[in-house]
Amino acid sequence: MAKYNKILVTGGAGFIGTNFVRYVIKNNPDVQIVVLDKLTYAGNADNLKDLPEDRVQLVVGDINDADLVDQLVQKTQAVVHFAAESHNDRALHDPRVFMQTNLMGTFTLIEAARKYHVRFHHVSTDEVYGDLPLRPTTPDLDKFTTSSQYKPSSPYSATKAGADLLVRAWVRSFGLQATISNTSNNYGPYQHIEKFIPRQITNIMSGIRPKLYGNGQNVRDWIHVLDHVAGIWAILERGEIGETYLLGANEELDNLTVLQMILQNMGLDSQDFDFVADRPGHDLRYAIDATKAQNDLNWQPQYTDFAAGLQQTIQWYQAHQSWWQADKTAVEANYAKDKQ
Ligand code: NAD
Ligand code: TDX
Repeated sequence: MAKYNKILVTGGAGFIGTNFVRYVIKNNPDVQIVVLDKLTYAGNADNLKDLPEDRVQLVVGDINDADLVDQLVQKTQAVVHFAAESHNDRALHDPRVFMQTNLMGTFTLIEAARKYHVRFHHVSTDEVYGDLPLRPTTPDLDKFTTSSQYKPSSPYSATKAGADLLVRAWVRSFGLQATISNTSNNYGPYQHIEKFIPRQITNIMSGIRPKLYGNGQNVRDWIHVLDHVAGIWAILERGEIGETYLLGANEELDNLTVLQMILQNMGLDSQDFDFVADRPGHDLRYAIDATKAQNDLNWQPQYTDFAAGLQQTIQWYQAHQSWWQADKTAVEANYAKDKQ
């Protein structure tokens, strides 16, 4: 039996939210889920349409709609909050919607959760800690831990950091029954094609040369999305109220290496890509120390072979061309506005 049987999932039609809903429905026959999703460019109702209607209900709406949020939170036992504007490049051009959704939307949700004493899990990112040097000089700069300082460097990560701090304050001041997870870069099925790995896979499939920002030396710590959602479920089931958990899979790779793995996998030469202008303020390196989550939650990443996970991801985009094809031209046109 799951600890919570009625769960409200915000952003459940996006990349990680979809994987979470599908994972929970598959593994917990006694759980019913209501998804609250605005279906922005990043949300897709089709991601959920094959799931049983008596167990998954999609409510199309905004987390900023306090009346709707109040109604839905009142009827649930737990909220898992994924909804966000999630793309760094977009935040550099139009930060306002990030302020509205990531900060004000989170505020609206935690106000309802405290009113109805509902369990709340806030999904966040390792980017709230800023970046690490490419080559660590001291052990405390080696990886992020739960005691790392909040030092966001981008508009996106600043809004996520602000949301984390709101949740922490609501726990302390109002006794909100909340937990937080900060996770590294996810990859896997259903990720929007504006993001690095699916952008390059779908570029290659569309006859467009992959694009690498700057010198390609920036490091990301990759975790398969199914390991991430299993970690969130473990927090809901076994996490301690007020705690923060860092989820990562020890898979630090620089962007050039990841791109060349994709190129090789898809039968192209390792030089078949273009270096393009760097992202302003581009964070150098992220790396997660997930020891606490592993010890306290009895959670371990299962997708420990990145090459195999990447290959499955490539195969997923190859098998689901109709899922992304219609967005490709607009995504690339958006990028072309200021860089290639
Ligand atoms: P995504 O952009 O793929 O999906 C976001 C979802 O939220 C979409 O379905 C969208 O329609 C919905 N949404 C946006 N604004 C909304 C609003 N105002 N009201 C209701 N719904 C709204 O994002 P993702 O990659 O799945 O990320 C999910 C969460 O995980 C985010 O909070 C993100 O910060 C966090 N996170 C992501 C990663 C990653 O690598 N993708 C890593 C760590 C943490
Ligand atoms: O075309 C590209 N070329 C490129 O070199 C794109 C889109 C990205 N990059 C680089 C920038 C980053 O160093 O690849 C790396 C990954 O980029 P993104 O996929 O945009 O992810 P990132 O900015 O690292 O943030 C992601 O992980 C943390 C998610 O988008 C966030 O939502 C999450 O919080």
